[in-house]
Amino acid sequence: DISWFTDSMREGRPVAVETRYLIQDTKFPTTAVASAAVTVSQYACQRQTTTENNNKIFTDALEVLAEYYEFKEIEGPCLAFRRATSVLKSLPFVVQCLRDLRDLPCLGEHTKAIMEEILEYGRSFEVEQTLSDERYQTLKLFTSVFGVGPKTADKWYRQGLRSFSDVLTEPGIHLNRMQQTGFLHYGDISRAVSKAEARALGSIIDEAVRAITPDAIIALTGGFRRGKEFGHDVDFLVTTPELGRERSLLPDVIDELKKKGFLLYCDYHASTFDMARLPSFSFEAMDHFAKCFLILRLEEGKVEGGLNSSEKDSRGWRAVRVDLVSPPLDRYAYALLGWTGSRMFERDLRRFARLERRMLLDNHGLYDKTKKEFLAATTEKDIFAHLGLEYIEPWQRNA
Ligand code: DCT
Ligand code: MG
Repeated sequence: DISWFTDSMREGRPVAVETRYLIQDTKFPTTAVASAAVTVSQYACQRQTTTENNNKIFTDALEVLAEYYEFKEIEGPCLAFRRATSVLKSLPFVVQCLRDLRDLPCLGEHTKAIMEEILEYGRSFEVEQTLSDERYQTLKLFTSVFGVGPKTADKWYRQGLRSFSDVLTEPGIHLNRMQQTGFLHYGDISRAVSKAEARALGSIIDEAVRAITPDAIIALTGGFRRGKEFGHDVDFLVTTPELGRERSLLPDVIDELKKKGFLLYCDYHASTFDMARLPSFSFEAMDHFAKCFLILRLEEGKVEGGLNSSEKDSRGWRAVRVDLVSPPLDRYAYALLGWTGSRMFERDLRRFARLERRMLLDNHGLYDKTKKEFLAATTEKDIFAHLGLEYIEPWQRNA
């Protein structure tokens, strides 16, 4: 009986979106709901989101509010604005009036009010107020430093600090090694990394890893795998077919990079991965694979078309953030899916698995709670198939 559904749609009452999708999922005869059928899923992993954003004017505004609440550590509205932003990024059309939003999931009253303002005046008062908010501005500035998270930024703010020179001249402040490096290379690291620079780094990593083990497997992940033109860092997965060898691979690669003069900073985390301890999924936490957060020196000559640097810069090189992750080969597909992102896409894959399939997904694997077993996968397609999801290409995961 789907009359409750059509009635709700007619009356404009909100219908629980989970339920709406059950209708599409569970092979109901769809004719009865065809005209009311919701075509945009509430789950980012059921939407195709390329890098072409037709609604940037709205998403830029909503992202400011999401970040404002993130800095305030108020999770509900932060997530609500991020979900709304993600839905708008997936739309193949420009939103031109509120009516265009009628059947879309994840758009709350607050979001719609902001969008209405923008539709009418081209700007939102609340967003402009937020942008000029002193606390927002200061936390935005401080968190732009590598190694400074919202907690540290807020602590500095509450100590009355407002600028980098305030922080650097405050005698009571002890910067850790990561933060010292963050300030040292601030100009370079806060400047976007271009696709050409990512490619050049790919060759450097490839060469370093192959010098250690010629049969290594290297994959570009993160935003550049999703087809982005620019990123804040470059992410790679690095592994070998020899199970167990991946645990000691990164220290060797790091040594090689150091020997070749590329290494400016290295924060290495050894593997704590233990299949026997899974599933102990804490979903927002970092995965257990060996990984390192690096800053590498990239020479101008290695980059086709030159560095993405300011015109005055005559050093002939720049510093770039690079992440390397080294999963065992039998976890490769899960690690690749997890590290390809986007963060919203990953979040919704996990939420979809949990709520719609009684499965637990993270960067290590997929656990079926009904069958009480882990599901093997050698490719990302295997994982989508396990989840009963249509395959979404990496460049369609920019949710
Ligand atoms: N990721 C993860 N676990 C972490 C960090 C990241 O699973 N501890 C995933 C989520 C996204 C992906 O890896 C890449 O992370 P980022 O580099 O932060 O994001 P990005 O999409 O590559 O964006 P950017 O272009 O800004 O680097
Ligand atoms: Mg990245």
